[in-house]
Amino acid sequence: MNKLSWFLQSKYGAIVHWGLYAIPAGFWQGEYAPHGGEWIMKNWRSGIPYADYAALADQFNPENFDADAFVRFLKEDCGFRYLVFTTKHHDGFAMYDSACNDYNIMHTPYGKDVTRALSDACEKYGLTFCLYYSQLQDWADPNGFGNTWDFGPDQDKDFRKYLEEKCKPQLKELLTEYGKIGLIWFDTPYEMDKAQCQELVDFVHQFQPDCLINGRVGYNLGDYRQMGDRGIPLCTYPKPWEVPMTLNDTWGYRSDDDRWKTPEHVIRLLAEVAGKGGNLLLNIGPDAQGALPAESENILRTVGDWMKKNGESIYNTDPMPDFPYRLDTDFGCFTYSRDRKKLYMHIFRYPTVPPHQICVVGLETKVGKAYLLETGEEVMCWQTYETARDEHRLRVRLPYAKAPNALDTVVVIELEEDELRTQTL
Ligand code: H79
Repeated sequence: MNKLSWFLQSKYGAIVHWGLYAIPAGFWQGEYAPHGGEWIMKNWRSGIPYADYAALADQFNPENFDADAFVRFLKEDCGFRYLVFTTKHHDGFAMYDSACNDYNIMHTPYGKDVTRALSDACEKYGLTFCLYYSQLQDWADPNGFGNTWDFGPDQDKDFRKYLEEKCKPQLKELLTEYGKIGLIWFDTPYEMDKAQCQELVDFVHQFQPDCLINGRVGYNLGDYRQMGDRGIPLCTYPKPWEVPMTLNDTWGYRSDDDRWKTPEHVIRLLAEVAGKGGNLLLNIGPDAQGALPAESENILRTVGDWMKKNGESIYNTDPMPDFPYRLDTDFGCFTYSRDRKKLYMHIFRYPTVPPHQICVVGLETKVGKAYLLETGEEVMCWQTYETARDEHRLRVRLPYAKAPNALDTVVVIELEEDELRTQTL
């Protein structure tokens, strides 16, 4: 089996941003920090001195954090297929028991290895466990990049020393002591040269040959393309890709960020991203106690409920060829089953006006019957050829005046040919 198979079939992953930054939660000494969250150390005024930020470790004590319940929620209730955990973000603080560097979670009042607890729970519930690791930026290390206020300009730093003394030894710990790792999520390679990036790829594979590496290892040398943060391509992108997406406007927890996306927004993103051939990697930012903001939990649960009934139209789908144009409605989008037998029509904007019809232009493949995914109820559909413009049209007429599922009503359209042919005009 291709080592990318699990990734391509997953479609929905969670990235968890959790670290010391959850304590200040966007405010330092009572003062609002623009772009706080996980960036607060760098973005508060001209930078929080390392000694002051590191003192947060003395307060870190999420006593009631229950990794088992957390992972069970992500897997059973939300429908995620993999979990990416921030083992070390740019602030340099390791959220695991690192023998080679003391700036880690064991030296807090909490004193327990959450990375181990999460990886154990993932194994138990069947979620693929993955690591986020900031490979260049490290604001706690004199030779890591980014902290110019304590350690001077980046160009004067000895990055080789950082690679050999922190980055690689920590990666080795993570790759040898936490079981099988699905993928490593690097971020911001910036000034690294191509040889250094390749060196990290080879280093990872030395310990776990099947571990995938995201494109942000640098120069797109990874196993799949990482779109920019929150970046969705306009058209289908046929090679493997993933987009990291926030649920509000920040990654790490910030107490005042209430710009939550609605559940339907997330479901629509999931369908759109799956239709374009990618995975949606949705962010979760627990607070300093390890609890999810109530809004986050509610949204994830609603999306999860929808996935329980409609997951077939998301998981294990293939990229959908683009249609040449859309006719009278921006009804939604399509996903395409991997066995090539079905199209899933995701209806976001339901035609409430009679005849409750949606018309799709440019599908040449002969279709068979159509039905509502949630109930199996048959839906009338037929194909026509318009001589005036040499256009193939598919008309779908819905049985109700009101959307059966207001979040996204999925209609399954069975295909009678193996090849999906779309018209180019
Ligand atoms: O982990 C999340 C971000 O912290 C990380 N990638 C995601 C997954 C990331 N690292 N660097 N960047 C994103 C790009 C940084 C852009 C910046 Fe800014 C613009 C840094 C300061 C201004 C946006 C606003 C990010 C922080 C504040």
